[in-house]
Amino acid sequence: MQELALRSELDFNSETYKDAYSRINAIVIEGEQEAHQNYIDMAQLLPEDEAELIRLSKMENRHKKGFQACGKNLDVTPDMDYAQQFFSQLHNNFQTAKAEGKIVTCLLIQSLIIEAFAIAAYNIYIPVADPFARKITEGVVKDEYTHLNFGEIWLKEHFEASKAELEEANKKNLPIVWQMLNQVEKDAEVLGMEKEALVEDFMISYGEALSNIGFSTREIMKMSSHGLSA
Ligand code: Y39
Ligand code: FE
Ligand code: FE
Ligand code: FE
Repeated sequence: MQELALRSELDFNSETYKDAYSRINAIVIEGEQEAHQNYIDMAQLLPEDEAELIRLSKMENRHKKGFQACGKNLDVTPDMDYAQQFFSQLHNNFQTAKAEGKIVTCLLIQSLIIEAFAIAAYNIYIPVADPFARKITEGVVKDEYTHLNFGEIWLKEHFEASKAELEEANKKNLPIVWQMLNQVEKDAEVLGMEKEALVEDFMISYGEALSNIGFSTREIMKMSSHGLSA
């Protein structure tokens, strides 16, 4: 009931809303841009899957354009410097893994962690979005499940050989996600998105992905606990 009362108070044209939107919208645009490039990079590391990965990279580029339109529609200028900073740690870790030819780490960062983050953010955003952004986000989130699924299937097929690298990459990158969630908490709340709901949705998607890949419940619990103190 309180949720409903809060939601009805959202004023998409208020300065408070637009100020928070200038950062969240930028984060999403930058995320889509980086995801676009990450799938192109992974296509180089996985020539067998090149056509599929290029198809996914093009979807990310369309997502970016959709979210740019959402910002314009609210007359908001996205703060792209803020967003680059927001993604810099995951970005650097992806770049390092790519340079070392560590495709398993690249897949964990982009196709599991970032996709699960996107799915959580978009699912929680849809019910509180302005009507224009809601329509766009509903289309986008369907694609993000396809992206997560690509990572799941590849890692499931290479599970035994990937397991140790996945555990290491999880330990290194999951704490960064908690920091990112903490950083975005206040702005998300202005948009009607609760951090608790974001964390819950993220852990459901990420945990389900780890399960589908082949990790046991015990292993998933252990991996999920990493970085909780961040
Ligand atoms: O695969 C993708 O399309 C992912 C790039 C997009 C990431 C979106 C990250 C959203 C975080 C927003 C946090 C708002 C509460
Ligand atoms: Fe996307
Ligand atoms: Fe995606
Ligand atoms: Fe709250």
